[in-house]
Amino acid sequence: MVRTDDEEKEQVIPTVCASHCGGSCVLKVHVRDGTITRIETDDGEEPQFRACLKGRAYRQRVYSPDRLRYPMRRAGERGEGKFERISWDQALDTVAGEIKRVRDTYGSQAILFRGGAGDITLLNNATPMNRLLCMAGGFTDRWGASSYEGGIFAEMATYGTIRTGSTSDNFIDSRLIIMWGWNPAETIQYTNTSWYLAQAKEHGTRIVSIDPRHTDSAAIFADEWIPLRPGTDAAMLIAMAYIIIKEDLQDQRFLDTYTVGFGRYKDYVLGIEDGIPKTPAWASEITEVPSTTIERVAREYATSRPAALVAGIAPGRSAYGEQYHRAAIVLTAMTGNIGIRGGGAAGRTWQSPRFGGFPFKVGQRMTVPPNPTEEKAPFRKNALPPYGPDGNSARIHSVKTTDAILKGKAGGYPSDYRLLYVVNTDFLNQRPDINATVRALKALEFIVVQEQVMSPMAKYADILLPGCTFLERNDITLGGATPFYGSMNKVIEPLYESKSHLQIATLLAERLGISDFNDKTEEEWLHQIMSGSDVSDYDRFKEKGIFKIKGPLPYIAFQKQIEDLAGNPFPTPSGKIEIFSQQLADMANPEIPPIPKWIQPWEGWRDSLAKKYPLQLVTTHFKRRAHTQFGTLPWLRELQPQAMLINSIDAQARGIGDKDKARVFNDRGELIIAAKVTERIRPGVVDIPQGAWYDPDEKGVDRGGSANVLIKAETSPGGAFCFNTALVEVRKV
Ligand SMILES: Nc1nc2c(c(=O)[nH]1)N[C@H]1C(S)=C(S)[C@@H](COP(=O)(O)OP(=O)(O)OC[C@H]3O[C@@H](n4cnc5c(=O)[nH]c(N)nc54)[C@H](O)[C@@H]3O)O[C@H]1N2
Ligand SMILES: Nc1nc2c(c(=O)[nH]1)N[C@H]1C(S)=C(S)[C@@H](COP(=O)(O)OP(=O)(O)OC[C@H]3O[C@@H](n4cnc5c(=O)[nH]c(N)nc54)[C@H](O)[C@@H]3O)O[C@H]1N2
Ligand code: SF4
Ligand SMILES: [Mo]
Repeated sequence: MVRTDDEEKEQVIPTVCASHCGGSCVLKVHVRDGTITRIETDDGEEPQFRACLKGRAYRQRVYSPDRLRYPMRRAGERGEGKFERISWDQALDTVAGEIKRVRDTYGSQAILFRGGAGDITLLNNATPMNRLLCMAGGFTDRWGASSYEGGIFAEMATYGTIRTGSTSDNFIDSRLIIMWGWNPAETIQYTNTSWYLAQAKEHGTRIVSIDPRHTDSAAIFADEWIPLRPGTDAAMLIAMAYIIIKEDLQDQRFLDTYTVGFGRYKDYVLGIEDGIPKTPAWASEITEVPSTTIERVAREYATSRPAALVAGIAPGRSAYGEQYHRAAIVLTAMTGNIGIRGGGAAGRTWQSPRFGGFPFKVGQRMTVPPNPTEEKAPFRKNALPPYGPDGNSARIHSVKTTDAILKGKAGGYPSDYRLLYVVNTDFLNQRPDINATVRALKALEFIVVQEQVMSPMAKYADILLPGCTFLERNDITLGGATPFYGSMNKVIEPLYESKSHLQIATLLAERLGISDFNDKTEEEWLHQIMSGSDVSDYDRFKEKGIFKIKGPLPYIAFQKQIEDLAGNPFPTPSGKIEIFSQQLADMANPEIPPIPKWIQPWEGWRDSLAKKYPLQLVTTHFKRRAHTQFGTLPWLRELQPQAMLINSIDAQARGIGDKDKARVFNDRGELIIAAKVTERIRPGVVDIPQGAWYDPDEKGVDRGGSANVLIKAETSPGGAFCFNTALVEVRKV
């Protein structure tokens, strides 16, 4: 595993970064005397999996002054950030004691556990703690994937599955690629996706970007930028369907063979159902995209097969976001682009192994037994069958957790909530309405946070348990635009007193009296996981750090269904792609229509609130962070300051110049942030990159530029998070 350079002093250890950023990339870490001195990346055979700026700066993250060194106990008020050092024994005894106390006094459902992705790995993630709490009597779980719950809902309703993604090498064969709210040059969405887009472009593929911002992806790849109004995507897609139907450009054979309900959709699109033909002129008024552009793009898409309509997940993180995803999927069916090389099914653009994408083979991972609090609870009304346990009504939507803590049973929730256990997520910073969450955190009896750094959430803990980074433990990851297995090799010993997730859960299990929690070491787990994979030589895999899957590639979602529908029906009730969904009709909710529809969003430009707060806010994913992660690294901060994008027309109207400080506010909160005055965002829209660390001043105004002080804690009827639906006003400071 270890290559020795420089007279045996410096070792170069290969490992793989997979930091909740959409990527997974090879790092070659130079270590001297147990200290990381430098990080390089892949320079081997193509395809190389080259690290981004964050991976290359990981040394600064490992040795960051923000790192938590020891277990700590709160010494001031919650949120104040004052702590005192305690021993691991004291910390674990306290945590186990509180779990037992709350369970025995109020019942297990009073325990909230919130686990996030952290690193996207197969062992040292939130699973050990999830398993332990299920074995210890259970807890109240959440439902809703913040990235793409609208996409999941639409895929399950339409395809009956969330495995809708193809590998990115498929783009090379596309004649047209529509990047719809999609910016892989910055958000990666599988390492090398941009590399394949570059190859497509070299082959002459036409590329169009539909996005309120002129992104780096648009600048690098796109022939055309269409800056539509955020939250209006479904209207444009439906009007594209109108043109395709009117000009008889649809692939009728595909529709007849593989889909149900096109007739119902046609009636809606043409206005037979409701008297409103969904013409380009109708959509133009909503989207502010010229009708001639909508017409042209519709024709191009319908006549350029194979074409990939890449429906990004950001437009779906909005009010009625699932309608956008459904409308996009239906358009791919109307043009016969599903299951074919160079086409695309408009599935979610980024699908973790658990949530879809390439069907990796792995051995038995750590299991999570059924959660006892969910045993008797029925299914949610808006849950589709493939939801599995996520459809259990004992769960609370992640966005509603704050409200649930504040109101409990009196507010109609299944329980009152007393204890919060947080692993791998910034529960405070990354969910909507931070000011409300602050109130909720102050109302709880006990909070434990397993963290690497003194994050915004960590400051609210009663007990802090220091975790190590992936460079201080072993793990496995999966990834790539073409798939590979990555060996996340440990390169240094855990710093200070930090421990891995597996270690912490195992130590807590002893104190909770659970003897059958874990009988394996880290290495034994990883062996077991890899034993079910394509990798036959585990030691060689560890030595190289990466095992690339050779094929058959590209992997194309639904290829089997399209080649042989009788042998491989879609896993929907009808066995076909459901443009009309009886399951949705049965929900009898006008806000979840059985065919995709345009529904006027709340906090849109037509809302009466727009008089007071005239700007639409989008909160995008930032190149130099993975959410909150890497947020404080000096090397990265120097490269890209946290700033709000604002169009020069809106800036001038408010007397705001480039780099001026601006106040951004609505009824939920206020923050102060530097303005970046630019033509690369359309007028009427501002962008605050999500994930900056919440840092309130004495008046409660956030000085960190954390977008979630402004976002409403509301979900779409299908469960989509609405991080891109908010109205704000901006003033010069
Ligand atoms: N560098 C970096 N990469 C990341 C992450 C990160 O934090 N940093 N996070 C990872 C994770 S967990 C996820 S879920 C993904 C997220 O990936 P995405 O959701 O694809 O990323 P965003 O930057 O939020 O949005 C992509 C584009 O959508 C546009 N957009 C926003 N609202 C609308 C709209 O209403 N309509 C249209 N047409 N466009 C809109 C934005 O302007 C932006 O350019 O990224 C992953 N990759
Ligand atoms: N306004 C707005 N808010 C958003 C979004 C948006 O677009 N707009 N996007 C949403 C989306 S898509 C997502 S996925 C969420 C992400 O939200 P989170 O998952 O909450 O964000 P992270 O910053 O990745 O949080 C991980 C935290 O876990 C800690 N941690 C503890 N142990 C480990 C470990 O072993 N490894 C690692 N790597 N970290 C560990 C990290 O230090 C960090 O504090 O944010 C959501 N929030
Ligand atoms: S942060 Fe993400 S894109 Fe960057 S090196 Fe790590 S895995 Fe790759
Ligand atoms: Mo995400």
